[in-house]
Amino acid sequence: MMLISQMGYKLVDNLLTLQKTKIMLSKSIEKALNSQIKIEAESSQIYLAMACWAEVKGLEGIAGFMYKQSQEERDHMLKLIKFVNERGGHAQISELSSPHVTFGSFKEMFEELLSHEIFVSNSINELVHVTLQERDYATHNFLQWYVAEQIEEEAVARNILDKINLIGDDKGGLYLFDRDIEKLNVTTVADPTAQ
Ligand code: OFO
Repeated sequence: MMLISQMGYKLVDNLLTLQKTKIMLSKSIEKALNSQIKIEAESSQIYLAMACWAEVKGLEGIAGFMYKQSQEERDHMLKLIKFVNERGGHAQISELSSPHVTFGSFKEMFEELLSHEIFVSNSINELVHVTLQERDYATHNFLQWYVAEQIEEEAVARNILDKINLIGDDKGGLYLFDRDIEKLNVTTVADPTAQ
């Protein structure tokens, strides 16, 4: 006959198993989130390489902006890692592809930045689509922050490119842009704090 204490343990065990099966990520969502972790890590490296190139070219404002972006991308990666691990998955830390380390011009560098952000937005959208297909509303909800973040980052990249196009080959204009880039403030309708 089962003792009362044994019954208690069994009940707790069953509850834990039930809770785990309810919150666990499916294998396909876990795999998709792990791919996104790699993309965020690569984004951080891409911005770090851009920061270094700008720094050795003497444009400290642009370098500072890129170092900050690199750190933000690392934070995006960490946020995903924590989420995967907390939901019963296992975040994978994988090998990264090498970023470009030199650029033909600042315009080329910012063009690359914009096309990379568009690539990341498409990847997030695909991920959101998978969560809906699998009816994983918790992950779907979690990813909304990334959707809004991408809208903002694409807007910043477009804004910078517009300014760089206006400057053209004018060295004085680039000097002033470098001085002011840290103050660049782009608000989008997706930003919940925007008026
Ligand atoms: Fe991770 O926000 Fe852009 O790439």
